[in-house]
Amino acid sequence: MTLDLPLVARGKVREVYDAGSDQLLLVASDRISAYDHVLPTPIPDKGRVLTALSVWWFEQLTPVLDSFGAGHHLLSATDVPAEAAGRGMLVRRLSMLPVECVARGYLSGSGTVEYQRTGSIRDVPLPAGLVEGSRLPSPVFTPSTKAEVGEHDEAIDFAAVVGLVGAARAEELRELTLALYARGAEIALEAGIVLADTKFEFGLSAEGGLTLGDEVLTPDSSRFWPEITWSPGAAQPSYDKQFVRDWLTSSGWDRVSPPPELPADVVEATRERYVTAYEKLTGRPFA
Ligand code: Q0Q
Repeated sequence: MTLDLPLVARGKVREVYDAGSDQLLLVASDRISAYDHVLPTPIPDKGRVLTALSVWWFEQLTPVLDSFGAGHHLLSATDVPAEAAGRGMLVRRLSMLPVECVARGYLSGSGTVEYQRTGSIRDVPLPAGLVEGSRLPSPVFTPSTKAEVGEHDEAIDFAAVVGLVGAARAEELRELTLALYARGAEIALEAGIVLADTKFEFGLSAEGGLTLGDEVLTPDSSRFWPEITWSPGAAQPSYDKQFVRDWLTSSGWDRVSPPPELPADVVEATRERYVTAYEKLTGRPFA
């Protein structure tokens, strides 16, 4: 992507550019990561689908944000440079809060590991007898700190969030995170998709208002599972990444050396999963 704008940040699959006038340009690439590696083979349209999905979720979640007196950072997804057409979001520059606001409706991944060890996720107690993929009695807020590039986020207690942003703001982040997740999970389930968990990022606008930033409820910031295959007791198939994971496993890749190129059929099937997720969630055709 040769954008004539200063690069602010580069993630595994996205970049942030300085668009001037207190605005940023978030650009989603077609890169896909699996097993903590960015794969060499792009998935055509992945960036465009996930951008369109974030834009749609900002629309859907505005009533929830309004009820908290909060806003979101999206300014435009059309007023972007031609090189980023369809995959760029022009957003308000925020003062980002140093907390990854994670909501979990289901037990999975690092959450399961910690639960099996302690019966809780940090300071969040959970009932006995849960297994990988279990639906939780009610969604929980399990914040983490923003890890350095290449590291994993570290789960933190609610008290640590209070230490970072103050008690009132911490409570507001927890309640808003859970409300946004609940609405997202409700909409997703109507489309046959289990929204197992998600990560929101918030910041403060120039006026000091709490503002939802980053991407929202995409398969890169959330675990999407097909509802039809949901069966607690084992790792759940990923809605979007399972074809890639299964092929990488079958390829004999050691998960340490540079990952192999994906075969065309896996690329196409994965592209189709992103398009299908968008069309099922939004009810809109992906142009
Ligand atoms: C901001 N990021 C994330 C990131 C690498 C995204 C900076 N509205 C904002 C946003 C947003 N969104 C950010 N900063 C100020 N105002 C978000 C972590 C990192 C690639 C893409 N970095």
